[in-house]
Amino acid sequence: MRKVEIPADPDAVTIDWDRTAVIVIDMQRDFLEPGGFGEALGNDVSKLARAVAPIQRLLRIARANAIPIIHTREGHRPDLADAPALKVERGDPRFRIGAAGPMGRILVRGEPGHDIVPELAPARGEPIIDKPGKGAFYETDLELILRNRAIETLVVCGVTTEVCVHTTVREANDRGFRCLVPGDACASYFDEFHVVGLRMIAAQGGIFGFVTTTAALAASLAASLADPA
Ligand code: TIU
Repeated sequence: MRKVEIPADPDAVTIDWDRTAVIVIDMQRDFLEPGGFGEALGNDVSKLARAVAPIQRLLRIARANAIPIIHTREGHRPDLADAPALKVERGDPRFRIGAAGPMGRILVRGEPGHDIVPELAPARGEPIIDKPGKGAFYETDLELILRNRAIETLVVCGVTTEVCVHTTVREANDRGFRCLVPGDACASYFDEFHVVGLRMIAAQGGIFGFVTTTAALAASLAASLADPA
C-alpha cells in the first residue's frame, strides 16, 4: 500500500500507487510525424511534440517505481474489416485510412506510421493495446488487464487531449476507475481544445477525472518511496 495525496484540479485526490497504472494513449508516428493520419486530417502535427518529454519523465519514474505501464495504438487491420465506413470515407481519398503514405498505409497495423514514436518505445513486458476506436476500452482487452492487476486508478496521458485521451477517460470513469490526467503530458492539434478539454474533465467537482501535472506525480512518487507505508 502506497497511499498518497496528489495535488489536482478540482481537488487533491488520494490514490494508492500499488493500485495505479499509467496509460499512454496513441503516441504514434501517425499522429506526431508528417505524412500520417494526423496530417491527412489537415493538422499541424508539430503541436503534439510538447507531450513527449513529460511522458518520457512519467515512464522513467513509473518504471523506477514498478508502476504498470500500458501503451495504446489507434489503427486497423490491413483489410480494414474493423474500420467503420463512416471513419474510412472521411476526407480526401488520397489520404484516407488505408491509403499509401510516406510511413506506409495510413492508420494500418503493422505499418511504420502505426508504431509508437521511438522516444516512447514500450519496454519489454509493457502491454500494447491495439484499438480500432478513439476510446481504449472499446473492443479491446484493456479492462480485463486492469481488473486482473487490481488496478483502481489510471494516470492517462498522450494524444489527443480532446479526442482519444478524453474518450478513454470517460470510458474509464464509467467503469469505476479513478482517472488522473497530467495536462502537460497530453497535447492537441488545437490549443483551445487542449485547455478546454482539461477544464471539462475537472469541472463540476471532477465530473470524470482529476487534472494534475507530471511534476506533481513525480514529487508524489519520490515522497512515497522515501516514506513507504
Ligand atoms: N488518438 C487520437 O486522438 N485520434 C485522433 O484521431 N485524434 C484527433 O485529434 N484527430
